[in-house]
Amino acid sequence: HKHQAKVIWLSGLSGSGKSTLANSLEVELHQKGFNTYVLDGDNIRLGLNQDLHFSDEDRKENLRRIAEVAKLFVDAGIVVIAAFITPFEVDRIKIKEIIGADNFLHVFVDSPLEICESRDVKGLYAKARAGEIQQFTGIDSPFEVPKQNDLVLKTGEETQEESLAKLLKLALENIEH
Ligand code: GGZ
Repeated sequence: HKHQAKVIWLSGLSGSGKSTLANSLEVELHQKGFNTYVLDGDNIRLGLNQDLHFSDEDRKENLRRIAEVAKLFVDAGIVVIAAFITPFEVDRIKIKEIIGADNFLHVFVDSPLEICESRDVKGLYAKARAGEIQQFTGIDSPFEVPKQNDLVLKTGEETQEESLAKLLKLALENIEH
C-alpha cells in the first residue's frame, strides 16, 4: 500500500484516552494495509528511556528521544502513532522541529482533569493526591494547553467511536496518496 509516512502525535493527560485511541487507530490502519507502529510509555519508558523519571528535565529528554526515534521510523516508511502526555508547549514545538513539520500531525486528546481523575483506571491520581507519587501531571506538575493542533478530540464529551472516526479521517487525509 503506497503511503506517506507521518507521525501522528497524541498529547493529553494520563487517563485522557491516548493509548486506547492510538491502538484503535493502528488496528484501522492495519486493516487498510498501512505499516504502522505505536510508541507509548509501555514500549519506551520501560526500555530506551528507563533511566528517565518525571521531573520537567526528564520529561523533556524523554520526548526528545522519542521524537528522534519517530523520525527514524518515518525515514523507514512507517506511520508512527505516538501517545505521550507531552505537557509542555516548548517540547511540542521542538518535537515538530525534530520530525519536520511536513511529517508531523499533532492531536490534543482533550479530556478535563476531573474526568480523568474520576475514572482513575490505574489508581495513579489517588496515589498522587495521597502524596505517594510526586510530580504527577495535573496534580503537582503542569499540563500546558496545546495551542497548535491539527485535531482536538473532546474525549470527555464524545464517544470513543466518534473520536476514533475523527482521528482516522485525519490520518487517511494525510497518509494516503
Ligand atoms: C505523569 C506518570 C507519572 C507522573 C507515572 N506524571 O496513564 P499512564 O501512567 O499509563 O501514563 C502515564 C505515563 C506518562 O508518561 P509519558 O512518557 O507519557 O509522560 S511525559 O510525556 O510527560 O514524559 C502514567 C505514568 O507514566 N506516570 N508517574 N509523575 N504520569
